Amino acid sequence: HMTGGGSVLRALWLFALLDAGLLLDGGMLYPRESSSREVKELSGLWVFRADRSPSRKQGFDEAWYKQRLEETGPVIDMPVPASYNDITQDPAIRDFIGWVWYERELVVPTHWIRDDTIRVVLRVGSAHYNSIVWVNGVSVTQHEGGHLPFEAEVSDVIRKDPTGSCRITTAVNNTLTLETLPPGNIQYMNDRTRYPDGFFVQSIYFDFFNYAGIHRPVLLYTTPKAYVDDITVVTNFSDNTGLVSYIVSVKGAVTAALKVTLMDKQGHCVASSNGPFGVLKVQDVKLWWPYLTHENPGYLYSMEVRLSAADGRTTYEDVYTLPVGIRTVNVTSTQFLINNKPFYFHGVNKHEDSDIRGKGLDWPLIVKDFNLLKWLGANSFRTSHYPYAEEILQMCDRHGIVVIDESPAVGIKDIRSFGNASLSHHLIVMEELVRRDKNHASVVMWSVANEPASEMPPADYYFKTVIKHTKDLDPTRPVTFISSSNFARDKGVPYVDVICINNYFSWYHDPGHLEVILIQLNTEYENWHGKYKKPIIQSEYGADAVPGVHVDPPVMFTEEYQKIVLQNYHKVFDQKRAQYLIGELIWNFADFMTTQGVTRVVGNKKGIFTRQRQPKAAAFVLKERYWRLANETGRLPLWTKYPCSL
Ligand code: GCB
Repeated sequence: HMTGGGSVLRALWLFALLDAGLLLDGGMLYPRESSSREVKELSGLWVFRADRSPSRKQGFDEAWYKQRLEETGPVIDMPVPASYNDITQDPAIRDFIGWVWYERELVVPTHWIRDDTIRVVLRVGSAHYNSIVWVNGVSVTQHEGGHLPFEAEVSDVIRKDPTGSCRITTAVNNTLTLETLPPGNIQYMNDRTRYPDGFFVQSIYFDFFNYAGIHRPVLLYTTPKAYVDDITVVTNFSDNTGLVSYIVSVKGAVTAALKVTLMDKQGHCVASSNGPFGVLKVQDVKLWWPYLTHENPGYLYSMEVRLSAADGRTTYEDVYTLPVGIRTVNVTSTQFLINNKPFYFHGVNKHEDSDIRGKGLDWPLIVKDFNLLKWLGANSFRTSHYPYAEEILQMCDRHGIVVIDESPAVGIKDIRSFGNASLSHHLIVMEELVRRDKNHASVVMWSVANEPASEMPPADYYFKTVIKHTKDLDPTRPVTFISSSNFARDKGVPYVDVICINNYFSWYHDPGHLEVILIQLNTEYENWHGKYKKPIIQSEYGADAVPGVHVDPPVMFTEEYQKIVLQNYHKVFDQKRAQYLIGELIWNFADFMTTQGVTRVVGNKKGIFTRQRQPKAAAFVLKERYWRLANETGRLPLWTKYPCSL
């Protein structure tokens, strides 16, 4: 526990660290409307054209961005946000690899053009994988990597046209290389006796469909010329006093006055401060608690940052309000502590995946999934295998769903993906991720990668570097990477704070032999904990079940088999959670699409819900267990409120 003075020092130290060795410049605050900021969402129908030329470069050769896309050739309607793959009846679009082009025209409000004290910013929530954006034919930004936002100031470009008409063209390429995250590799098949002219395939080393397109909202937003560029908060508490250390970075003004006000849910001011950094002290603090651990989980304060600045011409006022949950996270050799109380993860792994939309953000789906999580009694999930939409993390903050936030580094299997180019890109991605998600109370741990080939010699230096960089970026959260069962050889594990292991006993190993689970899982845990003395999360386990298929005694792919796999794992969990097991995350929340292959029946069927979010038999097993665990570990008399038969 810190005193107020101690925490000012700690905050300054943290922020000094945060600034050291940064590769990225500037913040990435979620765009929010305020008295000084406007947001114009561009969701809806866009114009679309896939570049089907053999080189995939026709669009660049003919400069499609210089004119309206429909003047370049045939175009189709395309919804944004959505993956483009499952929207049409054309298999060539579903399986397309290369550049696709999107376009949207709009007219911006006149005062955005006339008032040059306003900044206009174009922001893309995410586009997979590589994107180039033009406004009225002028290139404004380029970004590598899906799942994370990027933006560009476009004030000057749009002001060149006094009518305010604005044509946004975006080219997006889903090609993966050995140096992208996730990695992939294009292979050309040149045997003309077996493959048609120009035939190529993209190999990927991960188990989900490589959906592509503009996956999250695109928007235009404004700020004043002098504006709040970034905010970082770190929270703590001592007895009944909450401590919110903050730092605000300002752009567009040499000097600015800052007023920071923290408000409770009723809008009452509970603390305030002046200046770009400080510590807000909250008497009788309401801490942020996970779902099912407290009668009022997910409590959020609102931190209003108000900037005033002036130059020779005019004065500027900018207002940005950030939701803030006050909580701490700590790890011991056997426990995960939230607010100094042991927390047991009983949750799921998810995907951003659904019919028709693919990986496109969809509010009905998001809200349905949260209702299912709550029905299940899940208190947490891992964002397997890439960062999820900010809108989802905001829901987690509000509902108290705890998040392990994962980078898109899945399938690092080829030795060539451990080189310098891959490593530098990985460091940038970790910065983009931490920069975007650092202020979410729900995010309690960073996961830098999933099941890399960490037995390879370069993995030691590679993961040491990525994990150290992540800890430098954020010294307040534990860091992990997700291991497959490779305990003797796993090179990254010495550097992690929590050991996360995936395994599929009686599925990929000893298929059909449910009786091996107890002994194999027990051996696995004893090995890992014995060697590293760190807490363990079972970060994946499960079995495929094709819904509606029943055989008893159970055989693989039936609902019965999936149930027994889970129940056998649970027996071992119940022994080990008394010791050092700190969580269990089922693989997977719902069925999801994959590339076609002989082990996949229209996608991965390890969901406890179908892709349409209907429960399989295993969902009821898990629901009963999770509510029981909540009653045991959550320190709440829930059974009176939420009987298991709910
Ligand atoms: C894993 C992967 C996950 C797969 C899963 C499976 O270990 O992390 O992406 O989908 O196994 O079902 O094979």
